[in-house]
Amino acid sequence: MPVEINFDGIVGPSHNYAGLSHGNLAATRNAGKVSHPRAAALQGIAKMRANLALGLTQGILLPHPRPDHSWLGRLGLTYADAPPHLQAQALSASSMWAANAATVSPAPDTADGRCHLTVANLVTMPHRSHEWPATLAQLRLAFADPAFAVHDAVPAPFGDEGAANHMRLCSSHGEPGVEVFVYGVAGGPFPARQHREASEAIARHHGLDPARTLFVRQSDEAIAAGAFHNDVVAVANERVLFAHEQAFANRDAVYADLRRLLPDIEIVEVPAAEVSLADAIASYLFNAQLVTTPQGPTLIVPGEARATPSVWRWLERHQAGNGPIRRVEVVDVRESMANGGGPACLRLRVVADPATIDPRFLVDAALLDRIAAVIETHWPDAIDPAAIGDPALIARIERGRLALLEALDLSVLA
Ligand code: SUG
Repeated sequence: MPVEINFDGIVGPSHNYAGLSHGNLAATRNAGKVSHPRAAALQGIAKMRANLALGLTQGILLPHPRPDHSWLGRLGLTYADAPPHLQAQALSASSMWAANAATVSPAPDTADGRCHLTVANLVTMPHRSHEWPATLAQLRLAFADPAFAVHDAVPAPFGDEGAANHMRLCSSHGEPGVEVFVYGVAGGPFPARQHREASEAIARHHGLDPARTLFVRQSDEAIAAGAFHNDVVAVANERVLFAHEQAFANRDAVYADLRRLLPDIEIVEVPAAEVSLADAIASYLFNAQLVTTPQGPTLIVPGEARATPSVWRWLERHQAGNGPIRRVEVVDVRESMANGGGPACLRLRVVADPATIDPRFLVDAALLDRIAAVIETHWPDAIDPAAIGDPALIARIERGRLALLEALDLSVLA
């Protein structure tokens, strides 16, 4: 039976605040601060436990080898020789944000009836541009079954940031859907990281029906306000689209197309007059996991949403008014949030029969306990970005990841 599976990126032992993402306001604001990789990874584990408690099927993606010696080698460098900004880029733990790992089109949407995945090239940000080979290796392992087709990255210079700029609306997960690709053109001082050409290439590779595929322009003002991905201002699940009024450039046309293609859609729009773009982006209200549970559509928001008065007021009013979102769950992912990654950034959604997935990438509570034990033992308590040249720290980071791979019987990824 196909179900929606959330694959969360396990926060790697090198998680740090280097301020590498221009246009990501949280990451820039926290540049140079001391990070807490162990706490960050345990917050991610706690989020997965909460998802299991909601009855969801949970998967994982593994931290990448860091520093990325092979990338540095292609630059003619070793880690010890590299200048600090390249050390930081080689050490980045950003693959934890699994929403940027790939774009996924479930089987009911594709011409050949397979579930298609295209690994994201992430070419816009140097520290993320070297993620795709290690992501691709994991996708090829996890989704080796003939039920899946895993595609190479779209070539540069067409920027692709994966599922963070892709939404799927459908009557229920197993039914054919409408796939919405959101691209950026301009963003004031900030780069538009998803290019329309990349999204169109993905739709072709996945064999999507052009009549049920939309290419939607993100509003320039959203990017300029710090929404460096669409999933910072909109999220969809089954029949519900939850979006900020200023998320899309041509909002009326987008809603009209969606209503034509999916007449039973429920569009929940948050007006700017009630929650400003600035509050939406600072709180990550829309970087929530909107999931189907027996109690109805549930929104999993970061603690920062509860701490933002306009946002929490809106959520309380929506629930009291019997809106489509029936429940709100709050999770603490503040270490990830400080780098601009909320609950939705941390997960990649795949609709598939769990029996077709390599079981090493699926977790239950007992396996999460084992993973947590490895993290407790091996992940550094703190990283000061000024100290990333320390060979002892690097040795600890590398040992920690290998210990995790071993515990999961995934040393083949070493
Ligand atoms: O690509 N932050 C990530 C956050 C990604 C969030 N993902 C989604 N919205 N789906 C990024 O900007 C900061 C790393 C640093 O500065 O050290 C960073 O890469």
